[in-house]
Amino acid sequence: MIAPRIRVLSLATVAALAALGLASCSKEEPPKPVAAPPAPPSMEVKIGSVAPLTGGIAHLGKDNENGVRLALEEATAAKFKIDGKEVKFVMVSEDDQADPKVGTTVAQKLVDAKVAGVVGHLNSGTSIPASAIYNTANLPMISGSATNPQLTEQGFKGVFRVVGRDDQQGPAVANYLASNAKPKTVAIIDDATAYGEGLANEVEKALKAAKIRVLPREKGDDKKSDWKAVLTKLKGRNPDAVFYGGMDATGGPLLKQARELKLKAVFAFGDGACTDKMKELAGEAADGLLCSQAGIPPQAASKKFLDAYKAKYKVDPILYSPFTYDAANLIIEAIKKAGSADPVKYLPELQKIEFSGATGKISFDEKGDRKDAEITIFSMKEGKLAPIAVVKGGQTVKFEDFIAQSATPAPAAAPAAAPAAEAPKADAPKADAAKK
Ligand code: ABU
Repeated sequence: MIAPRIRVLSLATVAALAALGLASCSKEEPPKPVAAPPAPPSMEVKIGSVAPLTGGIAHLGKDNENGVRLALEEATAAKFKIDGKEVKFVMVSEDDQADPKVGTTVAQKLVDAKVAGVVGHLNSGTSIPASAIYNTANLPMISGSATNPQLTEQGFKGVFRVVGRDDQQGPAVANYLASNAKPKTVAIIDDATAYGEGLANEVEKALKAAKIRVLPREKGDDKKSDWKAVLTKLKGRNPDAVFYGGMDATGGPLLKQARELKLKAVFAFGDGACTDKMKELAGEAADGLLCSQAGIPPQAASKKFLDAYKAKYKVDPILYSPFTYDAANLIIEAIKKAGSADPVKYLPELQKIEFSGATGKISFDEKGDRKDAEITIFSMKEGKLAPIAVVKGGQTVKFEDFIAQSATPAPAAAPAAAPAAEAPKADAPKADAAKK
């Protein structure tokens, strides 16, 4: 009968000892939290984005900024490394108010903030003076929208654009107007900016070359909302067509007031006023507008870009965000290739880059202009811009044909593509873009 007692005592002893042990353990050595693994080493690379974020064309500036932000966030999520450190891209955004003076002030701010590259500016009038500041600081800039030729005619090695130039856009829209509307007399108005006046000059040259009479130039400015005096004067001269060099914020009221004054002329605008915003600004008067953009239409950008943009911002791109997205990705790609975010080290990579972006294949000529840039011609139907034709390398093709050609798979015997890691592959342009 000894054995059960021993067992009882043993169990009691074990229980007491265990209680003591636990008590002493919990007093002297609290359970340690599991240590988080150390964060991988990282480095921050700042990229400037600059556009008008306030004022009449803030909607276009924010669209441009959205493209840059999306590219930087995607690149950060991809966690690529330089010298073993994960690169975190940070956007430093500045508002240049579409004002050349403010443009140079914020350009210097971006230089002082030590950004590694700049996407911007939106306007030619800000891009041109700001480019001198970036050039002095050896800081590459890529505009996703500035079209005045002078930007890339200054001999600055780090200045690029990913859209066409106004000496391509002007003849394209003028020739389309001449051969389709067949005007005998055209009036030209501009907003006295580097862009508006420069594009109007290119249109005038092309119209005169086509033996079309051009009335003496009418001027406004980039804040003008009352065009009645100019339009009343034009009504007396009865032009068959009117071309306006300026942005949508001023072009919308111009068109609306022209129809209120019963001007029957065909209206044609350049890219700054070739947006769906025209419906909101001009209402029914926008129907029949002919206009051009200095690239492919936003809805023809890659599906990957369009889906990501819509998912993030809950709206569709307005005009040049696919191009600022590409501009940011070009800087990122050049940094990757150089293995350095030092502008002096990655600039040579940018100069010779061959990149498949959301807007198609991109490479630069020796001036920094996009090789083989497209110009698209649109007409406004029931409040929506419909792409009609694409002008590329002097050839005009119907928009549907351009989309069909772009979507054609490469022949089997085509040279091998660069490795995916080296050259991100763009989706084919959206096949349904032609239907819009
Ligand atoms: N290209 C249209 C608007 C931007 C610019 O001033 O060039």
